Amino acid sequence: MNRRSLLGAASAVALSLTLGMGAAHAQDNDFTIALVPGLTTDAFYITMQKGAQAAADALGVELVFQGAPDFNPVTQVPVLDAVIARAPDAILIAPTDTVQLVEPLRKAHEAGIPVITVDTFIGSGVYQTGAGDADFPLAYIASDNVLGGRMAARALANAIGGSGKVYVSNVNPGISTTDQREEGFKLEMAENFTGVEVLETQFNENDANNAASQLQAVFARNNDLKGVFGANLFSALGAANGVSQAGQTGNVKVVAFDAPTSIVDNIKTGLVDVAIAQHPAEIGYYGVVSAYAHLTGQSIPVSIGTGFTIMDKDNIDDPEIAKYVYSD
Ligand code: T6T
Repeated sequence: MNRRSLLGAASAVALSLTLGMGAAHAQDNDFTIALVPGLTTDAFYITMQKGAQAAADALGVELVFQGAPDFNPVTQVPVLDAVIARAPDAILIAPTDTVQLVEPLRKAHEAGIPVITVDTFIGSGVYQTGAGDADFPLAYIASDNVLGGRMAARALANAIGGSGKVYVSNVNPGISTTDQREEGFKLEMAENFTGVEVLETQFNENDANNAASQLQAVFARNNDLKGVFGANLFSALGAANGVSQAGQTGNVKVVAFDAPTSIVDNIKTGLVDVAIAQHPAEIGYYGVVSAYAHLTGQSIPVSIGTGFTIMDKDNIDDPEIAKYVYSD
């Protein structure tokens, strides 16, 4: 046999082994994993879905993405009930309320469906300790949101020169992620930036239009307002629009949590000073990998923390930074 036919024979064996393994793998591990996002039309969760799909493709499992059109337990619970009725092998979910999703998720747990929470948590977010009534999820995979809030405070304090009035534009109380961002923001200001006065938080119900009107109302009451922290994508976009509508671009500094494509323009025009991008694709990827590991008999970490990328006008054109802008 000459060298070329030897190589050909070797690659044919390798190919048949690969195909054979693939077929056995598909038969043995024919899993369906459901991902229930906070809402379906948010670039954060769309990016999470892409990461989850990449892991599902790599592992040969089916991913079902099913969610509600808004971030609200009233609309998320019926979607969750429908998902449980389909009896997937595992559920990954971003619960929209720390309390209101406990009993609906317990139904999945009691039906023998493993639950992993991604992005947000139920109860205290500390699972598998035997304490409390909401520690049944197997794992929590997310950003460190207290740290993210602290990072936002540092960025905003620096942008306003260390003193002056700011406030937090937030979604609703009872959401683990945005509650923790506000907590971290206030802790950091109180501990390290005592010249900054944090005004009362404005809750916008995840509606950017509300966030924009609230910015203008706060500015009308405080014409020395120096800055705003938008604690999630819609809060930040709305607050930034409010600053622009009030004709205060550059005077009222904006620090945004999350990084949809529109944030890039807002950074370039100077409307937004800093955006703190989460890594939602990582959250989705490790969510599916964790569910798969559990379903195939491996033990899994009870908590996985994913990273952040800080974006500003000096680095936003760098492809290594821009790759963390969310997909829409
Ligand atoms: O900030 C993300 C997510 O982390 C949060 O839990 C809800 O809002 C977003 O989806 C952005 O809209």
